[in-house]
Amino acid sequence: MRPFGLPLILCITLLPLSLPPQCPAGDFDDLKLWFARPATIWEEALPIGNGRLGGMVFGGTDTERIQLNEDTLWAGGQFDRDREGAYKALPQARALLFNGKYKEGQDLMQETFMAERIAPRSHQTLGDLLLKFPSAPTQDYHRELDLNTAIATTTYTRDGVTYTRQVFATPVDQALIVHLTSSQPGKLSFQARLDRPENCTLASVGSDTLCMTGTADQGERTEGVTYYTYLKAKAQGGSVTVQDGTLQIRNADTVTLFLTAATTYNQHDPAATAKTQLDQVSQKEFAALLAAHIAEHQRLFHRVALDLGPVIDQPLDRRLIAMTNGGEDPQLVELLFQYGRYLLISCSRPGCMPSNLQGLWNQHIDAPWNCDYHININIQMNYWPAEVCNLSELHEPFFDLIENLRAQGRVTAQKVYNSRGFVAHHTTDAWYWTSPIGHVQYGMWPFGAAWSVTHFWERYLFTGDQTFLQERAYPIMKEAAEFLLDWLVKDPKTGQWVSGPTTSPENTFETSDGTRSHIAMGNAMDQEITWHLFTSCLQAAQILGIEDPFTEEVKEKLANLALPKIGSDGRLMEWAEEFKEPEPQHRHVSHLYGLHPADQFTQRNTPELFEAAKKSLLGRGDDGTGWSLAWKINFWARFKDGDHAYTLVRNLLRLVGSTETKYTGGGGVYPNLFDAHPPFQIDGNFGGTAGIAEMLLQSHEGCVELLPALPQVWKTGSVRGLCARGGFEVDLAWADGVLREARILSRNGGACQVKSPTPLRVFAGETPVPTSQLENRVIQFQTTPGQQYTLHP
Ligand code: FUC
Repeated sequence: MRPFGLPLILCITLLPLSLPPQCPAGDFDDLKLWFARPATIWEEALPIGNGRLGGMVFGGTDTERIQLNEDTLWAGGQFDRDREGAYKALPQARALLFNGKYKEGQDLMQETFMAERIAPRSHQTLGDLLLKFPSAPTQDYHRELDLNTAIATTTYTRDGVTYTRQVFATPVDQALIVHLTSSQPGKLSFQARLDRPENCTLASVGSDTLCMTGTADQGERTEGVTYYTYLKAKAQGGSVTVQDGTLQIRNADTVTLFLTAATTYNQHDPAATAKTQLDQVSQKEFAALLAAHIAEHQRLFHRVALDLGPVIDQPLDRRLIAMTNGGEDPQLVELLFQYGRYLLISCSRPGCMPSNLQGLWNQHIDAPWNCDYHININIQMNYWPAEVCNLSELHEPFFDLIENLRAQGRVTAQKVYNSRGFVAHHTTDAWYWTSPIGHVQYGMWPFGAAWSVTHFWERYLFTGDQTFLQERAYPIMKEAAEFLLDWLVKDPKTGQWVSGPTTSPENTFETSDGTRSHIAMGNAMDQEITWHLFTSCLQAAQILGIEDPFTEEVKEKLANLALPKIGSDGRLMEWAEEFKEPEPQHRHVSHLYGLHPADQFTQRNTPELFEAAKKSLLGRGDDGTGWSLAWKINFWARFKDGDHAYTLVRNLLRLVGSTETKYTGGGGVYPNLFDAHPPFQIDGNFGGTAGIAEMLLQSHEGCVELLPALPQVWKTGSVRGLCARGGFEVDLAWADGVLREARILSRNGGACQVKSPTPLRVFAGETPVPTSQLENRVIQFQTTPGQQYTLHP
């Protein structure tokens, strides 16, 4: 190919720098989390999952523990805690807050709006699959999770025999499978049993199957779901018997264990469902099960490849220690990035429950924060990578959750607020309740639905799916916006529309008399979510050709909506007043919502707010809990500051709890690369993946921006398959920090605008494509659906 306008001689010198026809990113073989010893704590075990059934594999040699999960295994049940008529106190509470009487306003809201917390109501562990082997010293131990195949493998040698154990959860056959082999025939002898910390009854079925059943009752609450778990052993050679609730395997050559489970949450007859699944899966050949599992995983996983450098051949814990102590390991960042994609594939397949606070992997009966669906940052962050990382269909369980909140959210809007639309607060769970509960500091925040529905809009922006926009996105966005239309109130001092009384999640401020308080009027985040939802609704309405009283009302209120303010020190203010901040480094950075995930603050459109937001973030610092660090990667990427974003990537990769590093903080990762909040919370994994993507590609400013925040340390690399708004799929390769080639696949056709640090020429195959130069280093060219374009500096 000869870039037009260049003399042949120059083309020849350029040619060696251009890349082979397929973008080089794509070495999936090095994506392994491996260790030279078994896990001793849960945070060292390796996660597998098929979206619904999950396991944490410890890889023990005397005892193997696979801690089990099923995504519908929830305690609690339906309830309604709406405080009917609470809205009658609103005018008084607002008047108090507008007049600076924060304590009085807060007390009144606590008394009138907030319902008692709901407990216990946790997502629960399904228990453990335990394998007991004869105890003897082992050699050549190795255990790994291969992200490329979604299989956890343990191997070791004992008495001259090599043993191999492969564990995976297949979405194709809805089962968790353990396959055991040995290098010599007849050497596999072990016991297998099921256990659970509470509420389990064990029974045997025939001579090779166990059944464990029980309910997820918790405390006094007896309305938890009932579960059924089946385990069957199939051996080649040797024997399988059942004795005292344990499967006894003796002198086998090869053994396959099949585990299935179902609950009353979504199954009419879960025992029959799980048993049928067991019967079906156990009739299949292992090789066929394995091949189908790998093919299904790779269908999703292979869509995106990232190459940041060669792998360091060390166990993961050693690599994490080295990096925490200041070393560089770019491939570890690649691993973290792909781990986020792997985890989403493993815990959020269409038709399953959405990723909870721990994805799917929860060893508790009473988990931290109930392992629920927090909708004041956490679950949204779980789904940040879905579109950009080419896993759009994995967004579905989150959409289902929000659609399932709608009915109860309407009731809460009506009863508690006397409002139209639907509302949800800071959290919910599998029972889809929407009431404001607990303390105002976290609970008085009716923005859970409003934020969540913007994900529907994002899905449209990335995919251009008009049917989705018309049938699912717009109706739910509209209904969440209707609540806000009724919720906004005019600030008597400015005449502008403001939200309140609310918390700025879950921060505290101090009033002039030294009192600490939590709720106020016109908090920045509320104003920004309102702006985001209203502008998105209007854009959607325009695309759909809708103009009606709703769009009129949105336009009117948007035109006079209070914007976040800039303080006397130049920082973007979190509250409408310059309060003293008892926790200046608070983990939530709510007032920067307009920078990310929304697109309200950009250098181009709102330079003052953009700069003020940067000052605020500098004040917030580079530390925090896991998800807070992950959010900050995304913020610095949006500030186009790759090196600062990379500082946060490094901070997120700090190994927590190791005596071999000097790091004593809590935010970072555990040895199995699970995000440390602490304790484990998966949001930081997903936010980290999204942040790394955001450093390489952005598309929130109306154009596809290539390498917007490339840090100096990632000198040479490539990425394939990231998605951009507008329906584009992008491959990039760079060397010495400079873009060398980009490929853009246009899924839907239409104009493509591209911003890059270097001027670009565009080709469709060998044919040059005419481009027009727009301002701000943006070029535009017309695309045809299905055509890939090559862009060269
Ligand atoms: C948010 C955070 C907490 C925690 C909880 C599950 O509200 O403020 O730190 O992550 O959710």
